[in-house]
Amino acid sequence: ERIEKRKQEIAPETIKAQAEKIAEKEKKQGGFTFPFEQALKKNGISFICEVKKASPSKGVIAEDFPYLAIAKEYEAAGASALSVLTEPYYFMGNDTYLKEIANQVQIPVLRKDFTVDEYMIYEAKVLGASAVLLICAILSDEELKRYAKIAQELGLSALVEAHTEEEVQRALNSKARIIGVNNRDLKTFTVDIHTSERLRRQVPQDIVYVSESGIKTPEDIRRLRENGTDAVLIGETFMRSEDKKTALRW
Ligand code: IGP
Repeated sequence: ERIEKRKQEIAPETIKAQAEKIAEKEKKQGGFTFPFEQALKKNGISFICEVKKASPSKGVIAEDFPYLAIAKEYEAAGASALSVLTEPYYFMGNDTYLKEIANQVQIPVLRKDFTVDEYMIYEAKVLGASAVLLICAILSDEELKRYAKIAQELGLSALVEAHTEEEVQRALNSKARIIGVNNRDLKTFTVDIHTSERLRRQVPQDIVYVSESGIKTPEDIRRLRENGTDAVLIGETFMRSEDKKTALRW
């Protein structure tokens, strides 16, 4: 419903044309580089730090939310990439946050929203994102493939999110290059980082493997690193951390 309303407000055709224009320009200037994927492929475990004001499971996390300062702090502390929530109702996100942040940091930014329509991918491009999120649990196989293709053609990476063995299989079938296993069950909000440890061996080495949600301690990172995790996506723990520099050395 929100999507249909949005589409009436924003003229999706214009957004699509703008996105394609940006992509064309990039192609002419030497081609797509897929910076999000590249950033996560660097040696050692990569940190994707999430700029998030609130969540449905935790409510408001940051009363005071200087999103630009937070983003810059993460970058200075050595984050490989950022994740910015743009979903307004459950996460109090905003497209403007993403646009301003992407404009002012050098590292690639993931648009963290529930992609449920093509126009959202074009919109992500126009806002300056380098990647979009495709969640297996809410998309059909046909949608996964179609959205991944659109992203690819725009030079955007897709982080394909799974939570079960079956969803990892579907992500693999969609030819995902980056698979994120969410440790949080989106239906019950229960978190168990063992989920991403357990599903690791289902994913071939040449695909970027991301562990998402509920990561809290240096011990968690150590376990995930030893298990062959390429990147971790951390929101709440780092949002609450006063000293992001130290946290990012975990
Ligand atoms: C971050 P956490 O527990 O570190 O704050 O989680 C991130 O994984 C989480 O925000 C998330 C998410 C999502 C949010 C994972 N998948 C899908 C919105 C939509």
